[in-house]
Amino acid sequence: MPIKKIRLRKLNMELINPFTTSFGTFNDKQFYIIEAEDEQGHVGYGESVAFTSPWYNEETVETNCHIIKDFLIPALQDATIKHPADVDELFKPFRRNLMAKAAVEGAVWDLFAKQQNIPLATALGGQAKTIDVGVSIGIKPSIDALVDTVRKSVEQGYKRIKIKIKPGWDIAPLSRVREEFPDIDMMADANSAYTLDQIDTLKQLYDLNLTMIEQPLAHDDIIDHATLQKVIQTPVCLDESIHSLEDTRKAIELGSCKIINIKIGRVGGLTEAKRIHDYCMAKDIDVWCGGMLEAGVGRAHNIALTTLPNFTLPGDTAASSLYWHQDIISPEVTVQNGVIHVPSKPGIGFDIDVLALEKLTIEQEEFSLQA
Ligand code: OSB
Ligand code: MG
Repeated sequence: MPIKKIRLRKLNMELINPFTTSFGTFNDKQFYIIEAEDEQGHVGYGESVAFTSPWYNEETVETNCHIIKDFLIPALQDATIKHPADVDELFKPFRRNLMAKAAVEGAVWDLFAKQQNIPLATALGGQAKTIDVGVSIGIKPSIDALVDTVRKSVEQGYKRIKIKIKPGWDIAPLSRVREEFPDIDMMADANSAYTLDQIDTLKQLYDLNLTMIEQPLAHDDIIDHATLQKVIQTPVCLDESIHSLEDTRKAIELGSCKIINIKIGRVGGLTEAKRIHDYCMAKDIDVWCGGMLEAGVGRAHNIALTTLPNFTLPGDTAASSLYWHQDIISPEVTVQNGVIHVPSKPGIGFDIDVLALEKLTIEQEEFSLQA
């Protein structure tokens, strides 16, 4: 699958509402869009999910730029790519930098599907025509503000409500939400804010009937999570700790979690994401697709991945309009009754809103891959 050139665009997009997690607040997002173009004029799009600060993991927008320009594109210039999985293999000598790799590999997956004239979901082996989605609600200034946001999300039909927690913002806000909404599918995400010293707080979550607690302990831990899962009845879901199929195997063998959140960027791309999905399916471990406050291209990739059969739990890929004044795809992602209809057009299935893309681009650079 010959690739003629790669274009890197840096974008800046303002979030409609600030989003607060246990590690910090996001007001806007800078990220790279990768375009992979062939001789026929097909263009595949990828989006890097790293943030400007290394809070969630070690990568940043700037490290993405360095790794993509100085290592990943030169590797592509020297290689012959027959299938997107070859890109995954080609990038293996470079340690980590999984979000940088995923952005480039994602553009090649979209290009591949467009060359084959099939939806990306189909190229990945996905069959679902609709996917169920939930929403992730950040830490709010007051419990009343949280309850208001949950109410709006429930009215909009989201299938599952995820609430960000941290020490001091956990049992009280969650209990209030549970009182107001006794029957909703509710879970909490701690983004690594606790240690085993706070096991008593984590045990109390059981009474709140949570579907799961996401990444309560350290970002690089699977041992303490196994200790925790032995003594709490709430299922533990791992996010930050899982970077690969190997991490997944070890976490499942140790009993560190009962559920895995798969994020394409965190695991280095769609090829590895699918491997993790397949392994979890064989082991009877449910998975769902996490979010990283993506713009439309990243959102479209998440939707395609979620069509695989073991994505049995609602993901975080909510409607574009919850995040952005204007998204970079057309139509933008919409959610009806907690469901997204998977697009049937080739590749990511959404057109790029070229005017929006140009308007939001703050830097761009082009690299040719063939003489
Ligand atoms: O842990 O899933 C997370 C946002 C930024 C960084 C990490 C996470 C999140 C979310 C929001 O929970 C997911 C989304 O709505 O895109
Ligand atoms: Mg998370």
